Amino acid sequence: VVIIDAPEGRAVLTLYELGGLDGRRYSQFSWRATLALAHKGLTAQTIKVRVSDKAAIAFSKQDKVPILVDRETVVADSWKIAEYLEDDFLSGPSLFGCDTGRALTRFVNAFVDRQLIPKLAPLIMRDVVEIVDAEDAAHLRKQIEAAFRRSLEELAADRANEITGFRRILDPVRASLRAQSFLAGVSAGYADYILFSLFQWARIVSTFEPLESTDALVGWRERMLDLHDGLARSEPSRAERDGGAR
Ligand SMILES: N[C@@H](CCC(=O)N[C@@H](CS)C(=O)NCC(=O)O)C(=O)O
Repeated sequence: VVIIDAPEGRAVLTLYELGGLDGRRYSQFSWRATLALAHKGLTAQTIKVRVSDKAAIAFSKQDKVPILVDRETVVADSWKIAEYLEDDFLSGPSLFGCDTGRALTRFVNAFVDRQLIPKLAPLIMRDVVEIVDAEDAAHLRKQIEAAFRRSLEELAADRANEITGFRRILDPVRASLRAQSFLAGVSAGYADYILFSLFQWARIVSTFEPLESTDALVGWRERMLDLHDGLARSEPSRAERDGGAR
């Protein structure tokens, strides 16, 4: 548990997220919440739970992280956490910009969750089971193999070719980033955190590179890694942990 300082006049916020081997912060949905907190200028103590340990988060009456606890209020689901931070912490910069921005960001959330994650996640789940303990590895393997009806090894076998489908779906993002630095415009917003969480997860769990080096998204990803004093970059990549370069 890492305790950072308490925001002025408020009780300490607590964020429950996944912890892998050596405390790796590998939950992509939790990165959305972590970056949203930083965007709002808020700090939270984080509690890392194992993905197979449902007893640890039973208090939230559901079985997934992130979970934000603000005194008596328990908020589960990254989108609901973003809305909670936006609506209850009026002092910080906006995550959505306005009501129209919030509505459009909801589209980005669905786009990333329903189009992009299913294209990338199966290709690198084989690597994820190496960075969690044995019980968590068994839990994740069972879950993904049931969902995709193939073994993690089969899912990863042809990933060098299958990644092209993922890259193709990103084309509208590329077009948008030709005109502006971030999905949200001149500065990053929650839409950027949603998409970035997928790349952050990938760099933490795997050395497999989802983007071509010439992709315009590479520059955007670097800008995202730099935000909030390099908050996302401060979590070591899989390549850094393994002692190689990426
Ligand atoms: N819609 C949820 C999804 C959260 C989610 O899938 N979290 C994963 C970790 S990144 C989880 O807790 N999985 C546990 C499990 O499926 O057993 C959100 O946006 O927060």
